[in-house]
Amino acid sequence: MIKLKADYVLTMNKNYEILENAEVLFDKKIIDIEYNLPGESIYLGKNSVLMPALINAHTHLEFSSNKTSLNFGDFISWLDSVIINREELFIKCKNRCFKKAIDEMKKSGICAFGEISSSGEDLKYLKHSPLKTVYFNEIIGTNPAVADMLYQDFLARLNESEKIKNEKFKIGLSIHSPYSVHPILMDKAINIAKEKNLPIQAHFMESKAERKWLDKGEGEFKLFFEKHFKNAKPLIKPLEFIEKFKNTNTTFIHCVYANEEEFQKISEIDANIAHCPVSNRLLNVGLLNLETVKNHSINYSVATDGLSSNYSLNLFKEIRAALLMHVDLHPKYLAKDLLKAVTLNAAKSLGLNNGSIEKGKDADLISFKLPDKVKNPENLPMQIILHTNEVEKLFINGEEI
Ligand code: MCF
Ligand code: FE
Repeated sequence: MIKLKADYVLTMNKNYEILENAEVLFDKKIIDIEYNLPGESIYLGKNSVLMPALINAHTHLEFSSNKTSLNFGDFISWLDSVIINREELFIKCKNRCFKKAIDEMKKSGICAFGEISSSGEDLKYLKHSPLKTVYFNEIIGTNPAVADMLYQDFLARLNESEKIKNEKFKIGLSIHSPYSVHPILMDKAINIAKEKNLPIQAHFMESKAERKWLDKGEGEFKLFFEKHFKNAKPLIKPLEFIEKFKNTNTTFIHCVYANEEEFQKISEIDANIAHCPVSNRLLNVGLLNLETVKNHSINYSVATDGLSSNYSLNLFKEIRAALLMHVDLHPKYLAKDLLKAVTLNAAKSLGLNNGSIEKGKDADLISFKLPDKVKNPENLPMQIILHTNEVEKLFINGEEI
């Protein structure tokens, strides 16, 4: 059993309670939060903060070898560059590359991540990850002639990942997007998710090109499909796509170009959204309307996406960027919301029992120090986001990592 004492304890509970000079007692789970609990405590130091560890709900670590290979600045030309460079990037990403990616997340206080895997090649590296992993096996492909082969390959990867399932390694599945997966494959995969109770992730309405393609069968995606696949018809309407995920725990990634009806539907089926602001900026697709997401009471997380569309997997950097990008939102309240997005909200999205300091939750915690005293505690969330890049301590299931 460990007892930590910090100047500021951010609980991330329902009332967003911030306790000063409080103590947290835990073993694998949180046992108690109090002032002056009996017994010796470890004091984390002057201006210390203790809070739930961060959760990066959406990454693509298999692309971690990318530094300067992929085309940033335009979505379709990025996608072209992914198709050209994918194999080479995967070959380049071996043990050291995965370790580096995980180390960066660990240093920035991330205890868990949602990983999209299209190849299955990353499994042998990720099964030794010190961080909690939710491993989303991706299905992708629109050509009905090879649908069966794609499905068998997906099943084989799913099966391999299930073999190493444990307390820290959970399985999910990913349907890449409404433009890139044949509806027959979507249905088959979603049925498996329902049977096995697996969380799902799907990229949705990331670019203007996707909007135009799915609505009208026109635009840049038409040229893209003609060039790569000789398949020039959208296969599903966006609302129909969302509807398919009813009665599952699904997270839609991006949603920059989702419309009112689609947000309404996402809210109705109690799905989540993952917001990746840096990725969206670098691929030049625009900015998610967070106000609309909040007005529909949709649970949203903030995530980095992969190094395929980011320069860092550090979540503190990601939420600092978000704080500066959403110029229409009040920074004080946005800061509060962003910390919740990378803890409690992300935990819901991944189906994990962490993300807040409350009795019975997994003891996944971080501590770090601010440069000075925060005179007005109301400012604490914003000061944390402005001044934190790395943490001093990271506990996962009560164990210091
Ligand atoms: O989220 C970003 C941008 N949107 C879509 N896909 C990806 C992202 N980062 C990596 N990807 C992967 C995706 O999982 O790139 C491939 C898929 O395997 C794109 S389709 C050739
Ligand atoms: Fe992604």
